[in-house]
Amino acid sequence: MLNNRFISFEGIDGSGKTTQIKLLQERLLSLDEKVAVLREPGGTLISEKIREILLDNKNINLSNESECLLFFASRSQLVAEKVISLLNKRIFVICDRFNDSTIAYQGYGFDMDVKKLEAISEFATFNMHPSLTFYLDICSEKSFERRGKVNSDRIESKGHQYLEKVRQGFLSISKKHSDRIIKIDASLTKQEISESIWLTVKEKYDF
Ligand code: T5A
Repeated sequence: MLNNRFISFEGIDGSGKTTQIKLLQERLLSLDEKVAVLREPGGTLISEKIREILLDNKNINLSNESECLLFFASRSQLVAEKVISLLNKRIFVICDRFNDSTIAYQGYGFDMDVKKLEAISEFATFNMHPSLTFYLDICSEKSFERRGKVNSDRIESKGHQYLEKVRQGFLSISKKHSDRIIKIDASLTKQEISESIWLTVKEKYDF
């Protein structure tokens, strides 16, 4: 199955995705598995250019609809250029965010028609889905606390209320796709979270 080695990490800003992806990558590499880590938005030359537009604080006039379609465009390019060929080579692909992020941040966050966005996401990503998703759940207060004084990008600047709405979106998505999404309490220690992720991966891939 093409998408079997396709894993994504989801969660609001500062939930610990990058930290856990690095730890999982190290474990897989230590077993001589090939691993590619891709970030969203970004991961290809064109997608990184789209990322600049999306995160630039100067783009105050970007409409919600344009924002949404730019996230899909960036992802579509990433899947077409990289994800499909890596998976065909049986390389583990770990994505720092995928379609669930757009459904949560733009769909639930902006009260958009989630069903419509799901249909666009199928088109944009050639019906590709991760076979396993770790959703790292933290509250918006913890997110702001962890990110500390780091300068916020355009999306991060949207504040507590928006982020809490996005979190509720992620919780709904996790319930709806409980066959694929593992919800993890991201307020635990880095080590505890990493062990829990590894237990799931070990079992799924028979390591
Ligand atoms: N976006 C993205 C959308 O709106 N729609 C979309 O479709 C997509 C794809 C991307 C922005 O774009 C938005 C979401 C984002 O706002 P980004 O810079 O890529 O911007 O932002 P994030 O993906 O959110 O990356 P962050 O670095 O902010 O968060 P991470 O990766 O979840 O967190 P991480 O691992 O960097 O950790 C943050 C801090 O917490 C500590 C770490 O050491 C670090 O200091 N930490 C912990 N501390 C205590 N306990 C733990 N368990 C910890 N785990 C990590």
